[in-house]
Amino acid sequence: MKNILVIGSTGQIGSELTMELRKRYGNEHVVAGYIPGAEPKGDLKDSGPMGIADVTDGETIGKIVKEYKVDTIYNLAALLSVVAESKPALAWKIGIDGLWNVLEVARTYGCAVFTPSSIGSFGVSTPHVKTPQDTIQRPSTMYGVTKVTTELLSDYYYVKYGVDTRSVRFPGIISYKTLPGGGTTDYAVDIYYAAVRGTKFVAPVKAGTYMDMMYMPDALNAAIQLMEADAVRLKHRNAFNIASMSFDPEGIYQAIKKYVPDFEMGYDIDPLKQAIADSWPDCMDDTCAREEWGWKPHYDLDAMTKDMLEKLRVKLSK
Ligand code: AKB
Repeated sequence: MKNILVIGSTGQIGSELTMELRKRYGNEHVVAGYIPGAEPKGDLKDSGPMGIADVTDGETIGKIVKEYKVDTIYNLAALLSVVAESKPALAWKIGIDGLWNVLEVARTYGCAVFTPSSIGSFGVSTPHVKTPQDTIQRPSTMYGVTKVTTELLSDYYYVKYGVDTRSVRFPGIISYKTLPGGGTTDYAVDIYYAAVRGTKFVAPVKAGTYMDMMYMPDALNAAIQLMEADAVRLKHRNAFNIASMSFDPEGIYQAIKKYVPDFEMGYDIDPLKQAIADSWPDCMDDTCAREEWGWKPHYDLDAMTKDMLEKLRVKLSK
């Protein structure tokens, strides 16, 4: 039986990943790690163990790993792309110094570690269409710099110390539960709130700006499925391209209009978000993930839109 620690359990992905892991492995086997000031609440708090797991203080992580005999760590501590540009030193401290602390604990106690990378690990010189698994990674953002370093450091710990590190390059993640904070792809979540609230949406990036996106259930499956994959089949580790849909603001707007015909959208371009989005792939090639561990998404843009609108209508009517 696995014993798991989720670091960053109250964040956008962490809050749903913790609950999904509890469903699959049993509540008492999944510890919700948090930093003071971001304590778990509601179901997350009530359904299983929790403890302070601050990546900037490796002792807090070692303590939980020892106490709960943790064998697998999902390390979701990071600043997203836009906020990392305004706080680059903090982005490095959490993303890289923090990862170092996590990997050292993993090396000491023999844990496997999942630390996500992102489409943000690519840059303008990367091929933007069908971005290959192994290609140029010269990002211009601090977020990207930390993500490429995450991939390299995670591979280093695997090769040098045998730590079982694995990772995916997440696209923009869309969910109706917890809001993202400070990312370039956040607009693809915000647009659904506007549609359900009946307000006009203002897109921060131009029509024609394509980025990979993914519905949360597929993102959770990807992380868990990769950590469960047979290591013998893995030719890559840090990090796999995964993809399910790619759209620009017009594409998601039209998908929503099918269900909300009077929905309106305009544009007010945010130069930072536009520059970041322009440096990222339009769509990644995820063949290696499909071949090496059976990755297969379930949601396309239409299926996600239908589900998002239904779930958000219920959520926002309460
Ligand atoms: C962001 O926009 O910063 C993230 C990402 C794509 O990694 N959602």
